[in-house]
Amino acid sequence: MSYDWAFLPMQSSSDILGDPDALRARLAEESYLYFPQLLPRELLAGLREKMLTALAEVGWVSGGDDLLEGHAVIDPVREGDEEFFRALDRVQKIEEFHELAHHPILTGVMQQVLGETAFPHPLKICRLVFPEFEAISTPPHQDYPNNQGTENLTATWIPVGDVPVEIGGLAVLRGSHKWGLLPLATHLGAGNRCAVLPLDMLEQCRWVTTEFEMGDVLVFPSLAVHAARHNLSKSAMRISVDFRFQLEGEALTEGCLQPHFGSLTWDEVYEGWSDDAHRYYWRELDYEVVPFEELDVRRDSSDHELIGDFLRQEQRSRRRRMFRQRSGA
Ligand SMILES: O=C(O)CCC(=O)C(=O)O
Repeated sequence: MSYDWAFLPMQSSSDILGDPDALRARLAEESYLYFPQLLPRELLAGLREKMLTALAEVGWVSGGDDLLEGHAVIDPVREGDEEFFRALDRVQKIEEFHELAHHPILTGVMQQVLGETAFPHPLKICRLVFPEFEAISTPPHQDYPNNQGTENLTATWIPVGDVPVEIGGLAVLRGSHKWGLLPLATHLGAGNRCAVLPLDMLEQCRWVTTEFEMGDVLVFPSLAVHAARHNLSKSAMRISVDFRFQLEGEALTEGCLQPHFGSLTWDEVYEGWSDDAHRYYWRELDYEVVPFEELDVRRDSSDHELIGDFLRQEQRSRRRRMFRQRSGA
């Protein structure tokens, strides 16, 4: 029995794979498409091992027999901190991490969702989320403000490991993309900005989430409000990747053509790769590079409505989980 009633369960869209009209209609209505076990689990398991090996090499997680558990052994690190780059740079060099975005199953689905010329941005993002550091849990936000270019930009979020509720998977505010671009406020979590959600939106839209498993793929448009739930595990890191897709002929900004955080050059990323097929692949594609616009950001995010609502739901489910653990249920 689930005690997480404040979040509704995500609906699987596996049944409409192969029907582009149905996929697009559902995305336009619900703000997300969830495909359980779309990608081969062994492929993700291989990537998990490589990513965790990189994290063990910099002393973030325990190695040896425990490696695949992803047990964090240092104090939490925030994206953008100096220490963060020691790990990020290693992960960014992993060929299989970038190759996953080009996996024919994934690109095939994104072609159904967006159109034949759908391609993943060169910018590939990994999230390395420490337990017990709630201040940096990814807040409710839209992807558009940090990417810009075309609003048709569509994200895929892929857990690299099972992500049960307590490790903090993604939640999507169903129907939220229909509300258009929302105001921004500052935040410590990934992306450093959150969306300011109007109260009537929170009354009308519901958060949806699920117990993600390795092999699952979540798809959502650039205006969909989404957030990560807290990683409340005792020691397990949550590892996931984000690849954003768009159609050829549409606009993007320069940052989407660069490695994440720009701390490495592409030549550095490519050192030691075994296959050249996807090096600089975007140079052959057609798109328009447009300037990145500085958007207004509220400095004080303490008084806005939305985070409050998301966090209240988090606290309620946390209390229920603690109750369940105490009562042995
Ligand atoms: O995995 C996360 O915590 C954040 C993913 C996300 O929402 C994003 O990259 O836009």
